[in-house]
Amino acid sequence: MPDKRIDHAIAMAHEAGKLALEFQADPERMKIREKGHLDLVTAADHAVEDLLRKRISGFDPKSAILGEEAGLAGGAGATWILDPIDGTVNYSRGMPDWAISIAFYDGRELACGVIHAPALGLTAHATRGGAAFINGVAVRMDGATAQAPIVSLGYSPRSSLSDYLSRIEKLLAEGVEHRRHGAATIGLLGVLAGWFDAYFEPRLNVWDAAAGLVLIEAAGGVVRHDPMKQFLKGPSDVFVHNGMGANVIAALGLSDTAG
Ligand code: LIP
Repeated sequence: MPDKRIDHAIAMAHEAGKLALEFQADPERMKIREKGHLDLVTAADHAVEDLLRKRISGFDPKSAILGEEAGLAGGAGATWILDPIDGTVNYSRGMPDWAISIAFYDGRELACGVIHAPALGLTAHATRGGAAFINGVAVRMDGATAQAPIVSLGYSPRSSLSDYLSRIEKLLAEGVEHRRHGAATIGLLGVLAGWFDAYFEPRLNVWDAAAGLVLIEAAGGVVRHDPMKQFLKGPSDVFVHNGMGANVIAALGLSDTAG
């Protein structure tokens, strides 16, 4: 079954990606609504999550489903974890840096994950214990920090603004660049792809991160977050890196044993 799950996840991600692009091409159809401070939701988020739930119920009716928009359906144990459109603010403005995130938790650990960024033409997938792939090409992290280290940072009103600003100041003092995409999946995909050396976001929701965590671990990267049983119930600080220097980890105010 595990291999079939990843095949189903990749197929669902591509079908959902086509639907999301159709909505994005028609701003009227997106029906953008404010969900909270710096947080939006569109009709596409709901349509994509509905499609993913329908497909999962067809091939894996016994597992629970936890999605950003419709919450948890089913009990504890094996769970599909969905973010129908991660980076909704970017998506709503017609930008390309957003993604569909699909992960499967087998009741003990994250077993497989897919990040599909249709407007960027990128699909990353991995099964726990196997390799990580981007567009079918295996990816492995070598731990080398580039000449110009870059850290992808996330921020939301769920965490401290002053801590975020202080983090940027400390990174720049260490000669480390930062980027903020407003989409955890782009930060995580960026670490996998070698664009960034690390991604850190405090108080991130599990649906934003789950697939990316499988990908980074499969590629030999370091992942730090709360234990999954806790993460499934509420936000966690998420820190992933490619084995980068301790100075940068210190500049982030983290320790590599965090989480
Ligand atoms: C977003 C995350 C991002 C976080 C935003 C938001 P969404 O997910 O990917 O990292 O900083 O607040 O939660 O809401 O676009 O799916």
